[in-house]
Amino acid sequence: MMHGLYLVTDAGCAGQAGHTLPFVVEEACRAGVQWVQVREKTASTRAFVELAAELKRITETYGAKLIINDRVDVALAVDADGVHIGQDDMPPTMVRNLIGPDKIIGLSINNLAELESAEGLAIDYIGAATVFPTATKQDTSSLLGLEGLREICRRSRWPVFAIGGIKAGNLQAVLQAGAAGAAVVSAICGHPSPYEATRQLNQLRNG
Ligand code: TZP
Ligand code: MG
Repeated sequence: MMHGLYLVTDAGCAGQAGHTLPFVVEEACRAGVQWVQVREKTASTRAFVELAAELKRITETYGAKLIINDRVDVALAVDADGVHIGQDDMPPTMVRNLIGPDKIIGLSINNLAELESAEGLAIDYIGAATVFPTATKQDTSSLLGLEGLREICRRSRWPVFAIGGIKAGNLQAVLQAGAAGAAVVSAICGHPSPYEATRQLNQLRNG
């Protein structure tokens, strides 16, 4: 099941909408989100593992996958389904050695060169960033647009999850470009109703 709707958490974004992350994740799971990535850039390790453990109980209940951003130790500590790493994180081969053959590894790539340098790695999916302009992440490199995404999907031997500025209005175009799935932050975390937002995105995906 390497496809579907993929929620990436952002506590700040959720907080601005008046939500806690456990609330957002439970609502999104209730509405059928398939993937949840815990992404914490400033939390202490203690806070990170406690949040991850709490979200694991929720995703497990609903049958969604739980992926941990950057931190192999946190993923192991809570027995998450996998780890998502970027170009500056622990190299994928080392991650694989630590987490074993059965866990999921996702790798972010920002361009074709990074996709090519992933050739031969024991990863399971690609995160293709950044498709559209987004206010959620500051340090995004150049935008892929739909054309750049299409080229990455064509050349990737792994399923591609697109990320960056994806919302109801452009989800279908992203999937038509060849993405196996779409990853969103603000479209769910920042929505007044994470449940309704997820339901709408899921309907578009299936429609
Ligand atoms: N990586 C590339 S863009 C991005 C991440 C984590 C944030 C995407 O957020 P949004 O709100 O879905 O545009
Ligand atoms: Mg990272």
